[in-house]
Amino acid sequence: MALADLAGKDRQNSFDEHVAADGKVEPKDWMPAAYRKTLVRQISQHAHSEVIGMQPEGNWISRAPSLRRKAILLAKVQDEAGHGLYLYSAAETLGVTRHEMEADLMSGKAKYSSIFNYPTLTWADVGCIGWLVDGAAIINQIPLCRCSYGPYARAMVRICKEESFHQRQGFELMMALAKGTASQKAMAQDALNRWWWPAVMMFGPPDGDSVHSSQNMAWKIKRFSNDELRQKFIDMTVKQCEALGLDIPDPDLKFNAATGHCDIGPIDWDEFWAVVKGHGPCNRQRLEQRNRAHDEGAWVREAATAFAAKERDRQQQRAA
Ligand code: BYC
Repeated sequence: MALADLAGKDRQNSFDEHVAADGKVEPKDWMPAAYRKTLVRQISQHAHSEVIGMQPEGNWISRAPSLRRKAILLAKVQDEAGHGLYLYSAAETLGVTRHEMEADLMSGKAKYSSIFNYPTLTWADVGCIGWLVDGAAIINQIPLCRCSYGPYARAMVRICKEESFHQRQGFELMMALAKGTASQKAMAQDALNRWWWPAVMMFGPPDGDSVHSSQNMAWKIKRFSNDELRQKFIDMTVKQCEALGLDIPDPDLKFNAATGHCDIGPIDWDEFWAVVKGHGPCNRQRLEQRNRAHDEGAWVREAATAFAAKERDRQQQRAA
């Protein structure tokens, strides 16, 4: 029997059993209100991160050091716009409109990833975003391909494929700098020094402070905890750093033979929460830029609406 045909407690139990058995939930299925709400929250935040995430890298498109690098960066930034669109579409299947989500982003009510509130000061920052930020995103997002909500899981499959290209181009860029002249290597090291800790924080608060984790893991929206994914990222990146010949800016970083993982020094959670609450180095600039881009795009929306109205009229005339 379909979930929608069941009543009250039976419906809730069937939903729980369906999700526990790795079944997918689709837009027209019955779902608990809190499941819908947390998905709208997470998917819209994710979409906003992709859209705001275009700014730090977009800042370097006109200053890329070669035609090849410029073409790669342009393609990457356009991919991020596409990711935002797939994710807004996935969130819309839950009953929220894109207009509502955009309004919440532009007013500062909605969250987006903390990482995009840091500045891109040099060309090496573009490499660090691809290598570290997209690298962290892949680790976080591969499990989301198995998320219990079908439209989100399916959007993530394509996004992860593109993120994989993004990570590789970032690593390749960092390799070119790290194996280049002394000043290029110094630029790469300086960027790593500034991006390492924000990238480690991207995975969210420690498990003990993560308010949504336990319920969202039970609902199979999240498959791993914030700390589990963070550790995976650290272990993977330490090895990549060795290949680059760069140093992670953490004097406490060491391999722990007992656990088989790398231990790190303390994370500055005060900095993380300050950035999340709007007080990072670029929060204001990011929102101002998003609002400006929205205003400057008004003529495109007006033209598209006028064209759609004309098409509707033409179709009605043809049908009459
Ligand atoms: N930044 O209970 P928790 C990209 C908030 S884009 C800001 O652990 P949850 C890319 C959290 O929202 C990458 N806020 O939450 C694009 C919650 O506040 P609310 C974006 C954060 O949901 C362009 C509170 O802290 N990826 O890849 O269980 C170029 C408590 O947290 C952050 C995604 O969005 C943060 N870092 O876990 C390059 C992935 N962390 O909502 C790359 C999808 C936590 O109660 N999202 N908060 O007000 C997720 O996987 C999860 O939502 C998170 C957080 C792991 C981020």
